[in-house]
Amino acid sequence: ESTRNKLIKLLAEHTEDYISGQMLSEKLNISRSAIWKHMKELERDGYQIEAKSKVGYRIIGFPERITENTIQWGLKTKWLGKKVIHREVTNSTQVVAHQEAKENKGHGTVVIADEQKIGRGRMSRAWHSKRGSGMWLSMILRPELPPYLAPQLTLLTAVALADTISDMTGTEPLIKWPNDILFANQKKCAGILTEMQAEQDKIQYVVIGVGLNVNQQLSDWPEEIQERATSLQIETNQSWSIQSIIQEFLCTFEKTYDMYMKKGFVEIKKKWEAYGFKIGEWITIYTLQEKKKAIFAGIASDGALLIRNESGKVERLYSGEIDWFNKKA
Ligand code: BTX
Repeated sequence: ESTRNKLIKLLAEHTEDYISGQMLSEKLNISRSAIWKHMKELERDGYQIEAKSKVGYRIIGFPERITENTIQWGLKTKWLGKKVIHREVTNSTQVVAHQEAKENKGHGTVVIADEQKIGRGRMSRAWHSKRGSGMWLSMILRPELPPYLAPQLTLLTAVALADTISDMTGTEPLIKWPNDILFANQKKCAGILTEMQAEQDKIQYVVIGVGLNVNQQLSDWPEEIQERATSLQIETNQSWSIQSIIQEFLCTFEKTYDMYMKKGFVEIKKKWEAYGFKIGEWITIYTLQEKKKAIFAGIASDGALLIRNESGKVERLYSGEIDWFNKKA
């Protein structure tokens, strides 16, 4: 670990009191003037440091800018995000995460970007990821699960994300099956992309990508997205610290994941259904053969959609286009 990182950690552990130059120089095994130089550098990077002569140093402000260090301070997780890879700009955090998973295993490693040039959605759609305006991250996980259970990971991510949004902002997010977060106004503020490497009966690793719009204004998006997108700022009329949202999300995700690993899908299913968009309501389903109406009854343990038709029969739906917004009605 670099001297700079050690210094930052020492300062972060002493935010209430001053830590003397003498003590720092002993702990880090560098001269007092080297300490002073490091402090100047930290200030240039946006840390606010108070130096009181004959007493010592104290950190009074952390940069809003995201770095590996600023994410890790105050991150109250046990295993998630112990390694953070931060990029100011990258094509897609998914790509970086896949590479990391292949090279270093990396269960719990989190890749974060300020901006993505080619952010990806599902089915080679694009995900708009403007610099500094949202949470764009990918998590590497190595769950001991058979591949057919991977959809549950997407559903649990949606629950963790909805919990984070509602706890932090007091808004009431909804989850649109299987993986969008939207609000009652039907505008989408987040998406989840799960990509898996698997053998026959075993997941090697998954990369779960999460994109959450935080501080965008409508004009930040191209017109075709403006109609369907929203951000936490638009919904609440205030801006939010992306750093705090990331930390909160990682913490909530870890709790949810650990609970799932211990107790299985039952609790996740309950929570998911409580957030479910259009749950208990009539939806229209288009398959290749027909158009039918049914009640969206819930989700199955394999991630399928449960629908109840007019005669009360419950079916599982894995694909088929759903007219969630009654546009075609
Ligand atoms: P999706 O395929 O469900 O959604 C993509 C669609 O949503 C697009 O076709 C577009 O219409 C719309 N859209 C694009 N950008 C936005 C946006 N910022 N807000 C609202 N709507 C939008 C959802 O895919 C999965 C997205 C995962 C994104 C994360 S970000 C970190 C990680 N890295 C990466 O490349 N992808 C994931």
